[in-house]
Amino acid sequence: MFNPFPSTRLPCGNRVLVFDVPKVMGILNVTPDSFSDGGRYTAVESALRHAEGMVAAGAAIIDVGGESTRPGAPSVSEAEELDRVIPVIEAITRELDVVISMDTSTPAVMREGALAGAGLINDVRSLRRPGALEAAVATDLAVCLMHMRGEPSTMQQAPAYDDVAGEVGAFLAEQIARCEAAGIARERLVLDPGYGFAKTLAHNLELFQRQSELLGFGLPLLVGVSRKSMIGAVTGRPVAERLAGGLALAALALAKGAQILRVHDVAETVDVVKMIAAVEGFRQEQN
Ligand code: YH5
Repeated sequence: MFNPFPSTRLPCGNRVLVFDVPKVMGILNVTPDSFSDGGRYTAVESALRHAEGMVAAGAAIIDVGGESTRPGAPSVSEAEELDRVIPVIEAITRELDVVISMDTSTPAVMREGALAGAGLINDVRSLRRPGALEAAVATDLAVCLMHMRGEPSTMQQAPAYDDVAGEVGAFLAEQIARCEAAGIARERLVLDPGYGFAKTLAHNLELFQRQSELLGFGLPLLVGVSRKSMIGAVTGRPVAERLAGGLALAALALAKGAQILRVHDVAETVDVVKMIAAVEGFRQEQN
């Protein structure tokens, strides 16, 4: 049920993701608040250990991010983002067998990250910063296009839509066309509704209900809801206690056709994927 296009393949630079079963993307934050205070070497080592644990738990993709998109988070210079992210991408490329995604809107990070071995550009701004589209074109990486309105710092100030699912779909259609016109093959694209980005709880819930409408593009869908405030708003739980709510949404996202789940809790989410794949893939033996 979750896999209407059994041969869907996503070229990611030197690697290919095959969505015979949905894939789990593990979140690796390399922002300073996630750094130990032991300096760069320790920071890279601890990021690598975290990535290693997620790969061992079944992550097919590691999403490396050096810029916090939390409202109120300090902005990061290009030099600082490069300094945080590139050594981690190099270390993962050297040590692990996994697709590396870069959670970045910065053209220089896209270019340097591609050279360092990354396979996917995950830009919450959908390549709308000056130079980002050109940087993505210059690589042969996959690109995740995510819906957001405005900037992370201000996006939660009274977001309003007449028809949230329709408007997200129209936005993504426009970004797909823009990428194709610039020379990014459609086969390289992944779509993301952008849960929590410029959306109220009601917007997130309606969008989730109608997520299947986004399958019409024929492109893989990435869903990122892990620990987000929509789970907190419904369950009343703080960030540290949102795992069960997140797993419920993970199962539902798969049932609604998602191919990639972006999560903090890889091992638990991989079990959700395995159980659903077992049921959906089961065929009674003929005798
Ligand atoms: C996403 O959805 N999200 S960063 C607030 C939280 C917990 C988590 C209050 N990058 C996405 O993960 N990239 C982020 O608790 C993303 N899709 C894609 N493609 C925000 C985040 C988070 C925010």
